[in-house]
Amino acid sequence: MRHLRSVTCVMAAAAVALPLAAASAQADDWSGYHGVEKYTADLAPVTVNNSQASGTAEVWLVDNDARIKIHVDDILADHPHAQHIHIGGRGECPTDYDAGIHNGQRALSTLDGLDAYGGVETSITTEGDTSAASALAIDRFPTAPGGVISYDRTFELSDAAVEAIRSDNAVVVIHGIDYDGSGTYGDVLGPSDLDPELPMEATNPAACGPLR
Ligand SMILES: [Cu+2]
Repeated sequence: MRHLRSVTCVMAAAAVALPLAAASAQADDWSGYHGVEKYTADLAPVTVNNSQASGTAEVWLVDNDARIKIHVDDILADHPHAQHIHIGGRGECPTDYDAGIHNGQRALSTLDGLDAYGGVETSITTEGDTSAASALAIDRFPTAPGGVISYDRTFELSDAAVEAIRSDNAVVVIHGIDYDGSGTYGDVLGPSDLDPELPMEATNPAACGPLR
């Protein structure tokens, strides 16, 4: 409250500033809204990809309006990380047994995990389109400064995404790994099975969690 008051003092239009501040404070978790549904995904590292990235995805849902907050630690810093809601699979994260051999290395590509988590329905971008068409819009995904993703955006989900979330069939996947510890997306695993113009390290899953 001390912060709010000082902000209000600075602003000449105090009468305008106060309701705005109050609204954003309430929006912190959306839990005060009537009819809100809350879903959480514990994001676990995809260890077969030599990833230690882990964290949490939280989704507050009011009809099709979703506030999505994601926090991930220990992910490759300063590189774009595609993040999606996948649907239409088993509603699960893949296991090490789903991994394939890529450029002679055992790793889990995005397609290796398809039976478990399904295809991309929602691209959790930082701005603009959030459909599957933006699945690899690498200039509109978080870049994890310091190895941390801290994401918070409110946008409209498709009917299919909402239905999948409600029926325990939606999985949050954070992509982009550093398999060989080189500090960048390199060629150790060969080209991506999603886009041969990208290295596979840029698109393989780093962390995954089903929304419940
Ligand atoms: Cu994905």
